Amino acid sequence: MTDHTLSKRLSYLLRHAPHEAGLTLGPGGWMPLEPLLAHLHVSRADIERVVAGSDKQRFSLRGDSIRANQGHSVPVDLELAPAIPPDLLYHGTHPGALDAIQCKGLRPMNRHHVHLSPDIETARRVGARRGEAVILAVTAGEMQAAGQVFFISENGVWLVDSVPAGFIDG
Ligand code: HQG
Repeated sequence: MTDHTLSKRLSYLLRHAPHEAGLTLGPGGWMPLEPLLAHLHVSRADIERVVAGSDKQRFSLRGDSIRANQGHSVPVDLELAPAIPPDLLYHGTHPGALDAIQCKGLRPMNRHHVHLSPDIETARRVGARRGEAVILAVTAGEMQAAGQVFFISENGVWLVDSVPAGFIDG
């Protein structure tokens, strides 16, 4: 299996389908490495190489466990500490979602949180996964001041339950 394929398999198992490996996520979203290696027929060295080479630092290794840093759809408490966001954060999306977003705000859809990027370039890459990218600025500082709790994942993605339309600048 190529590193790219292994990275995709890890994302899938750690975020969406640990049961397919006969496993469950422990506290913090951690999964024991040994049974995962057996399920994937890969070595610890293979996993270490993919974790170190992940362009977005998608995974963390700690001792004999691994987790995805964000992006889950299975129930998980990542045990992240609340953090104070910068005044502006960015969300990359696609033109087809704009009307709904302007009306209902940003929703987590199939994930646990809305994902926000600290810079426009990263948001553009996120949006471009679905074709033409549209970048929205979120007035995160105002949202936080209004009582909304923000978290930052280990790989620098800002996470929030939702973003009401009033905090989105087209
Ligand atoms: C859109 C990838 C209609 C939202 C990325 C997005 C990121 C709405 C899509 C991470 C909406 C959800 C997350 C509303 C939001 N109505 N559409 N009210 N609110 N949307 O994949 O942010 O490569 O769940 O704009 O790089 O695109 O997997 O979220 O287009 O970091 O590591 O609904 O996933 O990282 O799509 O991406 P997603 P996302 P990885």
